[in-house]
This record gives sequence, structure tokens and C-alpha cells, in this order.
Amino acid sequence: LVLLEGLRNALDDGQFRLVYQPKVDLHTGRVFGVEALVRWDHPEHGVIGPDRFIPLAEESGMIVALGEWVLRTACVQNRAWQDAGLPPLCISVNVSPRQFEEARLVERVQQALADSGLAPEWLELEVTEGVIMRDLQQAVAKMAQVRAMGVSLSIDDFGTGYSSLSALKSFPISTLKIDKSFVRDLGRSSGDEAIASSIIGLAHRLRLRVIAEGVETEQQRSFLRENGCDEMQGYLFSRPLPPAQLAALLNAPA
Ligand code: G
Ligand code: G
Ligand code: MN
Ligand code: NA
Repeated sequence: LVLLEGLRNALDDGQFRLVYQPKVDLHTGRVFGVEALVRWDHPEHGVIGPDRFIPLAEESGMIVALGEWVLRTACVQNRAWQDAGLPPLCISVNVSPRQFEEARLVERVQQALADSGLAPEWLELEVTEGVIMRDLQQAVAKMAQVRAMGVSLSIDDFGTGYSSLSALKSFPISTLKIDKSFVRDLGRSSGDEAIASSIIGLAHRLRLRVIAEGVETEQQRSFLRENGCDEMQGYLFSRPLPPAQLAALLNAPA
């Protein structure tokens, strides 16, 4: 309750900021993108993670304004990196179900691109299976509008929701993101290994790319690479970083 009240003012007070976690091509080792992740610098409680306030923001409807801030900030940042001469990156922004369903989402994305000067090919939206479960036909139509703009879509936390496999084939997405709960025990759990390799196979049969999140160990990376996973994200390569540190990492000689 205390957090919810603070949430209303936090946006105006500039208490939110974004950190960026690199996404790495498993074959070339190259950083091709980053995921934007929001943090709340609370004046009394210190740094608060999104797991604690995104659900509150969803329930209260605040997610629309917060989500728009995240989207606009991420686009402006990505354009600034490009202008500074960094190799171009695709920036991924998480969009929660209520935000995705909002009538003006497409318009807001278009406006964020126009105002920042970022080309649409450098933006991706990550949506969860929750988006799809609520109203499949409407979700597919909305996704098609996003794709028509030239913005990419991926399914986040794949395998943890209840979207049917038959629905998956109708989504205009480019990437499946294997949830970190299936990555954690790679090398230790044959069940998780079966799930991870099945998702990789499924993605490829559907002509999608596949990324694993939460990669923390060399063993997990080896398993993923040997099983044909395309991309990875996780502490093994880098934690989510503030903008200056991300730029420094990418500018560092290999
Ligand atoms: O950032 P962390 O590292 O703690 O993320 C925790 C959860 O919060 C993840 O599921 C992530 O998708 C979600 N999250 C992080 N940033 C955002 C955001 O800007 N918008 C939405 N909707 N979810 C976010
Ligand atoms: O949006 P999504 O649920 O995919 O958000 C990614 C979440 O995973 C964020 O909370 C991010 O901080 C977290 N994360 C990123 N890399 C790792 C990792 O290597 N290990 C763990 N445990 N969490 C990670
Ligand atoms: Mn995500
Ligand atoms: Na996830």
C-alpha cells in the first residue's frame, strides 16, 4: 500500500531509471541487443526491483504511464548510442498484458520512434504468454500491427504460461525466450534439458530464433550452444548495466 502511493509520484519525480542487459549471439559471441529493465530508486527504501512494483502498476493502471516512459526512454537511449557511434543494437522493452491491450499502444510505439528518431528495426517488444491468453484473436491482430510498423516481437518467459502450441504458429513473432527456470538446472536436470532442447527445436521448426535467459554458468552456455540455441542473456556475460557502463563494455577492445 505504501509502495502504491509512492508509485503515483515516482514517475513525476524521476525516481525510475533503466538498466540494460546485453544479449549475445551464441555462435559469434557478439552483443547484438540489450533488454531494458526498469529500476525504482525509492527515496526511503532504496532500489526496488520490478517484481515488487510492476504488479502494483498493472493493478492500478499506472502501468500505462510507466510503460510509456520506459518505451520512450529506451528509444531515446538507443538512438543516443547510435549517434555516439556504438555498433547498432536492438533494444528490447517488456510490455505487460494491460499495457499491450491498451487501445493506443500502437500509436504510442509509433510516437516513441518518431520522437526519438530511432528506426523501427532497432526496437523489439517482449510480451508474455499472459498477453495472448486473454483474447487470442485480438492479441494476434495487435501483434500484426506492431510487426507492420517494422518493430519485432518476442515471447518472454516461454514455457511458463499456458498458451497453446497451436496458437504459437499464428503469432507474428521473431523470437522465443526460454524462461530462466528451465536454464538454471541445465547440466543437472535431464527434465529441464529435455524442455530446453524441445523449445529450441520447436522454435526452429517454426522458423523462429530462440534465446535463453538467466545463463549463469559455462556449463549452461555449452549445453545451449551444443543444442543449437541462437542467443543468450545472463550474468555469465553481464548483469543489467546503467547506460554509461553498457557503452563502456561495448567500446572495450575485445
Ligand atoms: O529486472 P528484473 O531484473 O528484476 O526483472 C524482473 C521482472 O520485471 C521481469 O519479469 C521483467 O520482465 C519485468 N520487468 C522489468 N522491467 C520491466 C518493464 O519496464 N516493464 C514491464 N512490464 N516489466 C518489466
Ligand atoms: O523480462 P524477464 O522476465 O525476462 O526479465 C529478466 C529477469 O531475469 C530480470 O529480472 C533480470 O534481472 C533477470 N536475470 C538476468 N540475468 C540473470 C541471470 O543470469 N540469473 C538470474 N537468476 N536472473 C537473471
Ligand atoms: Mn523480458
Ligand atoms: Na523472462
